[in-house]
Amino acid sequence: MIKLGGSFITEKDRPYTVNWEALQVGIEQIKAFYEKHSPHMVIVHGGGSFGHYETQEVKRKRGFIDCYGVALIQRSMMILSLAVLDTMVRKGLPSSLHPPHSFCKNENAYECNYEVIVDDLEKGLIPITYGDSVFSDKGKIISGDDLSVAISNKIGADCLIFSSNVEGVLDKEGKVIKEIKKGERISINKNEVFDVTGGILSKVEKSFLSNARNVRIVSGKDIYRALMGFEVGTKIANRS
Ligand code: IP8
Repeated sequence: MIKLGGSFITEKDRPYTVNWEALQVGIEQIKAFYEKHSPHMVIVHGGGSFGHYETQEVKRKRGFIDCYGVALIQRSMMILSLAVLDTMVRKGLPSSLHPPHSFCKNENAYECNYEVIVDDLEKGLIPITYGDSVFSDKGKIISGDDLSVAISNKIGADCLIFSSNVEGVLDKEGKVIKEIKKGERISINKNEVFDVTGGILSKVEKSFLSNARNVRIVSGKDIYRALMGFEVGTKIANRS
């Protein structure tokens, strides 16, 4: 289970801008792992300067996420997801795209219907999904981190790798925290531009809910090494 962080695949401070170079780097590593080790993987990607920016704009202009706001956010995420799908398929990876608004009724990722994703995975496809907007009683944001954790448990993933534009979870001095144990208090370096779904601390907290053996928060440049079980980025000690 690999999460391509929005901070990695988009230019977070330039609205609606894909970081094509980073996307290539991330997907090259996914391809290397796919070819050398295992074709069984699911990709989730984040919103970055598409979904997070659009959500901010919708809230600023409309006050809350109404139906039209949901449509705007869904559209922005579909554009980004096509960039991910396009890059995967151009590299020869047999990927299928699954918009969460077609299989999640609300923002609770644990209540989504993952049947088609599991089915595609079993058939040899690489399912791709992403953080999205859904309409339940009002417009909501479903987080890509929640989807990643929920899917990792659903498919019994061995690894859950969160990638971002930094080397891992950074402490106040900007140094990578090598391992985080459950309940441990950490003081982090806050360098986030904008994040409507919670940021790094909530990512850490959510990661503990995964049953995967190898849970890490790493730089997008280290996805392959993280999948291989190397000591890169921040290990989430979810089993100790
Ligand atoms: O970047 C949120 O997904 P995330 C996506 O994984 C939207 O938190 C629509 C803001």
